[in-house]
Amino acid sequence: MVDFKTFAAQEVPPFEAYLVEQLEHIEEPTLQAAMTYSVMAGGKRLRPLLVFSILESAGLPINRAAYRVAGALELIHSYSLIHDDLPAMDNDDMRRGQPTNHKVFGEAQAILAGDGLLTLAFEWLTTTDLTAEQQRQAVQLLARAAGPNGMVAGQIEDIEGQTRQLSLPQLKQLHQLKTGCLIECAVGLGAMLAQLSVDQRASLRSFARYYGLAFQIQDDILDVTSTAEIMGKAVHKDAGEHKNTFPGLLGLSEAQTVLKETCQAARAALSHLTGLDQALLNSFLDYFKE
Ligand code: GRG
Repeated sequence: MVDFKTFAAQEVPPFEAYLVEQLEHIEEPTLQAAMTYSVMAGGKRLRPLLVFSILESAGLPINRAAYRVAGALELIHSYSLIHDDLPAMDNDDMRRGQPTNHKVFGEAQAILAGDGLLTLAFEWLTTTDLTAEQQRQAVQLLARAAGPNGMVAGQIEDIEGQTRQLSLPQLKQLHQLKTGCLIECAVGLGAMLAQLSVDQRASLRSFARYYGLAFQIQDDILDVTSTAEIMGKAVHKDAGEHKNTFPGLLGLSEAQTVLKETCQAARAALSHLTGLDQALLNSFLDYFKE
């Protein structure tokens, strides 16, 4: 059985070589450099790996069409991080241990690099050897997930939430939009490529919802525990500093319990998935610190 780590070690290098090769087609040198900088800055490629894992679990090849679709998804993810780091948004100087795009290329260039990635994603989806109907489905899935009823809505809720206390359902909704939608989209794109049934898609969508939520809870928990480590303390950061986070709302221990329950719910959703090998997708959950 291939597990997530082995699968990632095997699939990420050729996919990254493909991304580099395709990004070389950008003609304007500043855009070429700025867009490539963020796409190739050491992301984990979780969303593409979800697409690929569905094909693998269905016994199908991870071909050029899969690279194109997963690549488009990664371009959107990269654009969202560039714009999220901008002074008008999170105003971050570092991402993945490296200076953020606007710190290297300037603010206007970073905005345009994001714009370039967002539009290039849709060009990629329409220049593949998928059928016209599959291209239509892919464009719709990605546009809905990334657009004003998806990730962009999550980002604005996040910004507006910074000045008030959110309830737990509001926090879950924010993250469902901000990060969950693209994770769900990855699974939807994989299911589209593998031509899965309505029932199979429903089980995978449910898995992706819980996986996305677990991903966010873990991110919030790590933020608290790593801050505590840096400060040399056994306890976590003052909850007041983390108002709109899971540990901020629930306390660290309850947040850890909710993470565990969310992983269990993701496993239960997968157990309803018939006709596909569930082991690889299940192993995506093994890297949460339940
Ligand atoms: C600017 C429209 C717009 C949206 C931005 C996704 C997003 C919305 C902002 C990212 C902010 C953030 C840190 C969210 C928490 C979830 C998270 C850890 C996202 C990063 O995804 P990973 O871990 O990133 O998959 P890598 O670096 O591995 O590619």
